[in-house]
Amino acid sequence: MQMNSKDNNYNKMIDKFVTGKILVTRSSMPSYEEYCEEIRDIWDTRWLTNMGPKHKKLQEDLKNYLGVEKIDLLTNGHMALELTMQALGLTGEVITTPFTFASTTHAIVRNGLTPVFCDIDPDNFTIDTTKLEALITDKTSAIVPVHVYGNICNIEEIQRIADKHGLKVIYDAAHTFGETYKGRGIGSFGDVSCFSFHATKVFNTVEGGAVCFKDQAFGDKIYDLKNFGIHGPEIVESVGANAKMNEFCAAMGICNLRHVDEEIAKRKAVTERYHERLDGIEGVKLNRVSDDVKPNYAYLPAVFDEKVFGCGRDEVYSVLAEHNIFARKYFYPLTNTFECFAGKYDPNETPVALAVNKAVLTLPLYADLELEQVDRICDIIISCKK
Ligand code: T4K
Repeated sequence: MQMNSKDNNYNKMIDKFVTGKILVTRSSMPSYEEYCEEIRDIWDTRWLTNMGPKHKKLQEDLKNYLGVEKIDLLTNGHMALELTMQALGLTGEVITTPFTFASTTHAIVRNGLTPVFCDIDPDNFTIDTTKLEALITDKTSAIVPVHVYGNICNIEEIQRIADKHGLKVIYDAAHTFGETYKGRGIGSFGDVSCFSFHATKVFNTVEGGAVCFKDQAFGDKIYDLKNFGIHGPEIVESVGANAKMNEFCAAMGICNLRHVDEEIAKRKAVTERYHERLDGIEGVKLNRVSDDVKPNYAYLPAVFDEKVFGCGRDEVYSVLAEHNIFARKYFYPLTNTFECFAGKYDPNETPVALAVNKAVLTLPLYADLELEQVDRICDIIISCKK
């Protein structure tokens, strides 16, 4: 078959992104045929967005799968966080951690709120509840803890502190799709939990997100914020934005949900192989999820103790990259060191986060990563030990 120049450019682009490389993750997708079958009726109905039948079905399916009382779908995880803070009418200061993706801090700042950074627990990287209460002032309105990498925060203690001080709790649950804590859906804790269904997540709708909540008054506000406050063709009750999930994204979600348990089982096998190969290597510590949690194997962070391993995180990263293996330094840099916040926050106030973010490397992990590839990655890591 002859290739035209357009194909050639496309192939070059594909090459740039993926060929021969092992990236930190790889999107899960249904078969091409399954997706085509799912979107067939979109051509019949011409209903592309604005809470159509796919949106409704996915919302219902997810409510059951996640074990939550109420849920609303949105364009992405970031808008879930940002609109949640707006809908709750937060004011003043919001306590969170800097060891997270840009989104968590940006959602706070974009609501005109002041982020107050709490340090993290050195073992599971979530908010250190022993340092939390000291940061509460009369301006604090909420706590935004992050279940980072799928590690669950100290839910009971956070709720105790929030109740004592009358604060809202919004979980950034972007990494915890399908997880349970003590048998309960993770999205059922706090006032609101925000999920991301981005292409890189355990479950994806290409781009997408959701808010899980119990209070219907909050749900009504979110709905207004995601759909311009429109209540009918001639009724606009409030000033809202546009953050609706469209029907093609919802269709991807419907398909991916059919296979998500299988995908998680494959991720488990990959994670276990990493543990088999790297546990016991001095100076490398792989993430471990607590026994109370049904994990989703979203990420596999490894912390390198340079003094013991003889080689630091950055060097391991570079050696892997020389072999076309692209791990990621999630979450480096800390959000309180971002250029856009220059001079505003002092990262020395979160010393554990500061140390961890220089030592942690998120290893490639996805459902169809082959065990032989895991072995190769581990061989290279082990070869770095001095
Ligand atoms: N809160 C937390 C704690 C989060 O981690 C996130 C998102 C959010 C909130 C906000 O949720 P969203 O608004 O995004 O729904 C990626 C994701 O874009 C981001 O969703 C995610 N966190 C973050 C941890 O990771 P990058 O900058 O690392 O993406 P990128 O493009 O470098 O992709 C990483 C790897 O994923 C690539 O090397 C290959 C693979 N990939 C990527 C894309 C875009 C695919 O296989 N398919 C794809 O389509 O942020």
